[in-house]
Amino acid sequence: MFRKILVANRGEIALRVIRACREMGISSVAVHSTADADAMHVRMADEAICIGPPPAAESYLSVPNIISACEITGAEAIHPGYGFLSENASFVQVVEDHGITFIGPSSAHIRVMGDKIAAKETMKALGVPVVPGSDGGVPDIEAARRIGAQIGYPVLVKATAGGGGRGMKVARSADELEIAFRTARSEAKAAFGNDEVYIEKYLARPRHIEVQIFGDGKGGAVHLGERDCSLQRRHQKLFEEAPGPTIDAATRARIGRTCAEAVARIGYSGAGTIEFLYEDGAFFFIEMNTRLQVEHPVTEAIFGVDLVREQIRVASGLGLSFAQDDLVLNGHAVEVRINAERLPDFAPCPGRVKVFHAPGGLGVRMDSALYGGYAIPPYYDSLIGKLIVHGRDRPEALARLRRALGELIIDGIDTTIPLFRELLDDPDIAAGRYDIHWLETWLAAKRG
Ligand code: MV4
Repeated sequence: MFRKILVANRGEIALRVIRACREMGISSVAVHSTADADAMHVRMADEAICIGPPPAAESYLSVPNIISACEITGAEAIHPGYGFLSENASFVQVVEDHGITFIGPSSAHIRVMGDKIAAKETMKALGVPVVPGSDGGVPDIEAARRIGAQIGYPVLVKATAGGGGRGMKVARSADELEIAFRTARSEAKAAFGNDEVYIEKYLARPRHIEVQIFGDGKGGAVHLGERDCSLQRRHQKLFEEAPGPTIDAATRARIGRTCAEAVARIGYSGAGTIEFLYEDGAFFFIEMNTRLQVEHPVTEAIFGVDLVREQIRVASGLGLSFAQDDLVLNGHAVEVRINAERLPDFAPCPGRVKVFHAPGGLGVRMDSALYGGYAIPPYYDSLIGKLIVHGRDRPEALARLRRALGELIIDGIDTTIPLFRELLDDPDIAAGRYDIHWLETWLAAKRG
């Protein structure tokens, strides 16, 4: 096992990793920008080292600075958290070349899954159901027309280098194809420096269901069921739950096994998420994330496992502490993301937190790096905490969420907390009746 791990991240996820290290008897190293000298992760880690000025490009995203921090402190492994360098294959290559262990999959697996066409082809070949569409990139409008005629409208033109919904354009009919194709191309070129696009059948009202998988680093893999992350605004998830309210045990076992077998066959190591659009009882693969996700705690709650501990075990060569048959799904969990944002427009709203009081009690987990008196710097993303609740069933989890939100106090800044109080009063949310467009429609209706 490692003696010392460097945590290449900040905020609540840095605390999450430091906590796992401490429980495993592993020493932790925090890295921080000059803007984060007073941050909680710096205080909580065993050691801390400054890696640069406030802009992330010169600190949390600086490969040489992070490698140097590892060498100076003698850390043997790097946990990247999520975001920042967590899915940067070139970074992982450099880490590997320096004889440092990256706590995550190989650079080769990260690279394949970062290319949306290669990821889809790989998954399709492994027997994972994909959205009908072009085989690979679509070179010109003539080819696009042939595919549109073949799969039928509406279609969606997507950027190969995309993700997060950028460079996506719908064509509702053949008339709209040329403009969609050209716009997607030029947006992709501008955003990613790569104008390759592919085409898929457009699914009008799907849910976003993602399956948590884990490769053991020895050729085996397990799944830990799914999460429903359909409640999003502009591709930012706000409310996630596990299990999916519309997924039954047989469906879970079937898609879970398909995903676990697929990643086992490519020798995938570590945590991963296979994302699907789910419509009319069918799953369609869209993307794979090769990192631990923000919403991993809902899966931890219902299976009673520590996913970061398992990541560290697998990276050290110990393998997983459980087998598929040991995993028993227990109850229901919900996470809400607390962002430092002003409603109704979700404008980022950094500033000084005057009072912070976290809720507690049975089935309540608050992952946050806030403390009273902390000044949230304006340089990073607006996630300041995650409230996760667990109950014996979905109604109990939602009642507990309402109760916990009542206890949570964050004074001094605006947050997304009031939104969740309102959301819990909605009959569609109570019934689990929502798709990927529900939240934006609800927000639009609320504003009148
Ligand atoms: C789609 C789709 C409908 N049909 N693909 C958005 C970001 C990227 N991860 C994939 N996305 C979508 N792909 C087909 N063929 C609708 C979306 C989409 C979406 C997906 C998941 C969660 C929220 C979403 C919001 C708008 C569009």
